[in-house]
Amino acid sequence: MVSFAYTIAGSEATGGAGFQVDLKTFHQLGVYGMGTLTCIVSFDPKNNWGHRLVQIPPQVIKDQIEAATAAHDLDTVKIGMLGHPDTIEAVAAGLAGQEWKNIVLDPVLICKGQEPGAALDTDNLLREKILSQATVATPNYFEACTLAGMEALNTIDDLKEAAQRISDLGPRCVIVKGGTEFPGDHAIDVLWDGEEAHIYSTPQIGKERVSGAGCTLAAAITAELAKGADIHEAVRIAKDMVQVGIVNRVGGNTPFDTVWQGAYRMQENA
Ligand code: PXL
Repeated sequence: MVSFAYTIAGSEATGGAGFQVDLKTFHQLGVYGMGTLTCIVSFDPKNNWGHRLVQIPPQVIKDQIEAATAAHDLDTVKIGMLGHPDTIEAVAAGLAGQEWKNIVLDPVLICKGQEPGAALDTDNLLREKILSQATVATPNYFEACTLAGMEALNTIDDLKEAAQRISDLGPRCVIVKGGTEFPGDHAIDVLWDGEEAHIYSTPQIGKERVSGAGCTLAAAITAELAKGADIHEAVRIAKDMVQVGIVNRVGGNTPFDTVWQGAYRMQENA
């Protein structure tokens, strides 16, 4: 039986984040990947790899969602970068066309290299229209602070508190990723599953942030949920995949490395 995983996300042309990462991750985990583009990010190598961002017209987003949801019986969707209030409205309208079992929201408020302020005007609408409908959310440190209304996350109890506060805004399950911003030398994620908190801790692999880690995690959770896994199993597999992807990170001419999607390179190196 084929399982379908659907992403609604932005393109990042270097292959290190967004739509490209989602489809690669879906493929690695054996689900049939489908996607709707919301925006196109082109890093600018002449300008310190800053973001050039073009939104897809809202009607074209709605058309893509119409095509995808008519072609296959979908029940699981991942939502990545939306980037503009009009895009959020279009995606919310598209999602409302059917029932969903799993809506996994990676609440992308900022990309590596982007100024925090630039994305914050979409925050309220994202909360109101998309977060409220999501079943799973995967905020990173910065996104968790913003969505939970907390200044900093210094302890594991802070991570739990942030996850619960965000869950109160809609999604039953919230995974707050401490990442390299969280104090200490471990990458600590907290899953609030609607009833209790689960802590995932792995030694940090360097202090540099790696592009694509958040997209890979959310896409892997989406793929596993699409196959019928429960949230705990989905998070466990996703964490493993990100860990392998960071160990085998891909360097380039960019100031940041990107996550390798999949285990094949690790087997080759073994
Ligand atoms: O990693 C967040 C992210 C998501 N989606 C797109 C991006 C980025 C970061 O660059 O470009 C399209």
